[in-house]
Amino acid sequence: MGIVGDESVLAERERMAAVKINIVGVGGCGNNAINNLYKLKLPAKLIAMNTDAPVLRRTSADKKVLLSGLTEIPRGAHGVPDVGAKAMENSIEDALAAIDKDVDAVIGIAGLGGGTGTGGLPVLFRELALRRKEALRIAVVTLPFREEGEERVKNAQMGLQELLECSDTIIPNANDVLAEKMGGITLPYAFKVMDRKIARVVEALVRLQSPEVGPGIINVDFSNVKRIMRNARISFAGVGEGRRIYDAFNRALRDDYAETDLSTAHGVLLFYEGKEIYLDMGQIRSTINYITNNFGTSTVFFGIRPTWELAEVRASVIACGVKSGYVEEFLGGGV
Ligand SMILES: Nc1nc2c(ncn2[C@@H]2O[C@H](COP(=O)(O)OP(=O)(O)OP(=O)(O)O)[C@@H](O)[C@H]2O)c(=O)[nH]1
Ligand SMILES: [Mg+2]
Repeated sequence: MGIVGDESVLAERERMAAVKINIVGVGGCGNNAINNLYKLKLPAKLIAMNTDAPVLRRTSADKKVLLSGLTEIPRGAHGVPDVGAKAMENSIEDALAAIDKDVDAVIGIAGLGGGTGTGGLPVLFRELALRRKEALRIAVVTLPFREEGEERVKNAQMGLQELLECSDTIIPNANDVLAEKMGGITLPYAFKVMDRKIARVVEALVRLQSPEVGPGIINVDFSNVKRIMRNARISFAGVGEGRRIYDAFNRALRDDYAETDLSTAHGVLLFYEGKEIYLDMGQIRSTINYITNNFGTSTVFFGIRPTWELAEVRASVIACGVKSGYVEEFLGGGV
């Protein structure tokens, strides 16, 4: 059955074919991430959820949900995950109403360690597992600095454990690993670096599947993304830039804040963006070979997006089903 060149019909078909991604930032760190992503004008719905009304008010998002019903003054969950969880439970209908009914993937972002994100995101994901069964649930989280204190570390351990049980996959980023890598940096600066990392990873996840049309664009089919991300437990996501494909690829592999072991990966998504003249197929092929030789998987899906927006080549590597030394120690070890 052909479609006779009716633009509105074609536009409607394009919308139907598009992968629908919703990005939900819960709590202060999550809202901050939504704010940063808003500037990128990605083809994804941005939803901010918080118990903290002033922070939520200052966040730019397509949709905002105030998690409430606990205290008279909505100013956060005071670092108590149970309070964050309760607030999400109280507001769950509003939260679900904000998320598209036919959503394909929900990316949840939270800084683990506090009350709202740590308690709230698992409650939301559990509900999504029941009521938006088809949707992929991806959590992008940070783990607190040990220096933030025992309480926060304990909260984060609990939150991470819960998220492991209700997410398809988690992309963890430990502030400790970041501090160790960068050495002698201030807390606000570390948060900034982490903010950038979160935005880059989420951007890659969206662009990789976005239905942008243009010459030379190769998207990774969402059914493949779904297949390798379902029940992948932990995934590594790294983004790197450089003059050549090789430089960008190597930097992406080093963009690791979870001490990941890639040899157990069961599927890899590889994505290159940059000026067309830099997207060298020979080099791209060698990086794919590098993965199949070193990652213990032959399942590599790759996409490219020629764009004049970037000065250098940007590589995004997402390896699903990996081991994270940091996470294991973090969950297994005491405080
Ligand atoms: N990268 C980054 N991390 C942050 C930021 N703010 C907080 N964090 C981290 O995220 C953890 C949780 O903090 P918040 O997101 O502020 O906590 P919350 O979810 O709002 O919880 P409550 O305020 O207790 O209700 C902290 O322990 C920090 O490690 C931020 O702006 N950027
Ligand atoms: Mg807060």
